[in-house]
Amino acid sequence: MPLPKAELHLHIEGTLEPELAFELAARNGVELPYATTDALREAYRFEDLQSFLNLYYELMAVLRTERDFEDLANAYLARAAAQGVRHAEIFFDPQAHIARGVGMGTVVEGLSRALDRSEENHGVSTHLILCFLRDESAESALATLDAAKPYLDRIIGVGLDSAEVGHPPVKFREVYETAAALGLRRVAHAGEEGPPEYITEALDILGVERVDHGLRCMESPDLVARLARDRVPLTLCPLSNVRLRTVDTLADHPLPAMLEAGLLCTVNSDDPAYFGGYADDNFTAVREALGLSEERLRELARNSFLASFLDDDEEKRAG
Ligand code: ES4
Ligand code: ZN
Repeated sequence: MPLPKAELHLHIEGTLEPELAFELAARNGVELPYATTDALREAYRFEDLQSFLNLYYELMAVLRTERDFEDLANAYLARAAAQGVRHAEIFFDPQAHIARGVGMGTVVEGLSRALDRSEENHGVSTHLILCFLRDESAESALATLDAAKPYLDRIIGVGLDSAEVGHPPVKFREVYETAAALGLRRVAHAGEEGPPEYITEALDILGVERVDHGLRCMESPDLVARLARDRVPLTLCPLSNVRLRTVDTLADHPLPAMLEAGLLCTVNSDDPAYFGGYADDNFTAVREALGLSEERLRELARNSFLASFLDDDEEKRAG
């Protein structure tokens, strides 16, 4: 039996499996530039974050209707439940859909159809986190936040994703101030490909409560000491790091050193359809490649609930 866990770093668009992509393409009359699911899978060899993002945005073309988003989320929730996930805080990228003429309402209402029945259907509680694309402008992010206003009862917080280098957190200072004033929780990707300074900026300027990835904190002993002292959760994604070549091999992953340093680490799947594994696949992979003890694995599972946006009572029920 997989350990009960919370998933805190999961892009719903990154759960689009090739089979569902082809099914939705047929349903919506969208042509994909791949003949078969195998041909598509062949394209899943990435050089870096950008080469992945190119395919990730390209495949989104098949997501058009509320039902598409509902089917996508239901497929993820079924897989997550089978891997021991009891609670999921799910990222979505509205700007990538709005740019294709698919509105905020279609995305949020579609996802909500699956999420609203998730506890009943899958035994998984959920939150939604709206992510801004950091390679788009701050003005576009502000307009997106504005478009989300009718749906804020369904959205717990905001995040920041897409191409990191050259798009430091400070670019989104005003966006995050506005989000905070609306009562939204704040997280951001930082230190995946970007330098440790981006992690510090995300904390000091954006006021994030959690850092997504945060891997490159290990280059700054002062930053590691701060993150450990303040118990700032990091949402690590080991299989993602290998596929995007942030680490050479899983055996080189700094997770054991990060735990030794007292960091509040969690293990997550990021874009599981693209990176070769869902939540428990990541747990199994680090156990096998890094020789983590059962005690450490239980700590990681416990951390996932501690680092979640569940309140204490909900946390106990879920974990
Ligand atoms: C992402 Cl792995 C990763 N990093 C940054 N942005 C993303 N969006 C989807 N997956
Ligand atoms: Zn991510």
